[in-house]
Amino acid sequence: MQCFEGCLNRRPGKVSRIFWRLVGFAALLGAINASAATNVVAPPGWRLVWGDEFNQPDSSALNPDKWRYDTGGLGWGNKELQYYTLRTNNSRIEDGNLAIEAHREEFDGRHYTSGRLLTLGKASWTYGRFEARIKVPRGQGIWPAFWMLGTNVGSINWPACGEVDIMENIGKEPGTVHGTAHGPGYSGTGIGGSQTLPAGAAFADDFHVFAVECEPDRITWFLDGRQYFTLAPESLPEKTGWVFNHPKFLILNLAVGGNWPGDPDATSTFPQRMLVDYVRVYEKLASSEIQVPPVVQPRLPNATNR
Ligand SMILES: [Ca+2]
Repeated sequence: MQCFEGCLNRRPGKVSRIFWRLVGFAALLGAINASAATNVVAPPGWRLVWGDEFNQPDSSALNPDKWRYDTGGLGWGNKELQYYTLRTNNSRIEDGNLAIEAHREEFDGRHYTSGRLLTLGKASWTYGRFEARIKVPRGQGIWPAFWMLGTNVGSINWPACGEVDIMENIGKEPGTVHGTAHGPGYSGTGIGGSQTLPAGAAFADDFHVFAVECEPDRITWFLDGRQYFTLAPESLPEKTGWVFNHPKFLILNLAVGGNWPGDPDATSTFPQRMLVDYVRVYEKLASSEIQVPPVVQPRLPNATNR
């Protein structure tokens, strides 16, 4: 940085001219690569309205225009063990992914640290398709999640705000993903579905795409493009309410321990890392916006040729 002004004021020699041409060429290549990396093709019938591809340089902090951090270590209502920090030790860009990393370390009275990111105050949506490509970490007591809460959580509290869990995985069920909704009268375990990988495979082995589609009075969960659960008001317990037709924000976090997964044990190893290749939000196209390809009439043989 200190050289920058001086470099500009010097008349460039031959080597320097070649250097700056190379820099310019590299910048052009970088621009082409960045453009290609963000050239997201929306699923048929949807339009991309928000996303993060996490393609900043390695070790960068998250884009502050898109994400904020939750910090603290008071158990988060589940007797979780981690202290969430905003340090790049716990949340940073790595190789085109968001890496949320849980460490076993002493921090403000807690024995683990990790990260929790949210779009509250940055972006929220009532309906749409919400998807992320994630490689989860593994081990007893490890609890990665991709989920949503109603933006009214601060005024009417949980569970009246509604909670939609797009992906939850706990270390003791390495091959199972849970998709769940929580609301008043179905707050504890919630209502949802799950999907288990075949042949003993673990979600930590590879990236998978986790998604929900939120529509008026309907939420549908997908794993790798395949639907596995749908919830509508008629499926709720009697005298409970549908609390999902209002704006929601996204959350990505990696918890350690807690009521559901249980605590880490002697088999658990740290650090553990949740990798998120992208988060994308799509808006459903109106039927008038969906272009139907023109019908091509088959060429009929000319009658005179018969
Ligand atoms: Ca990426």
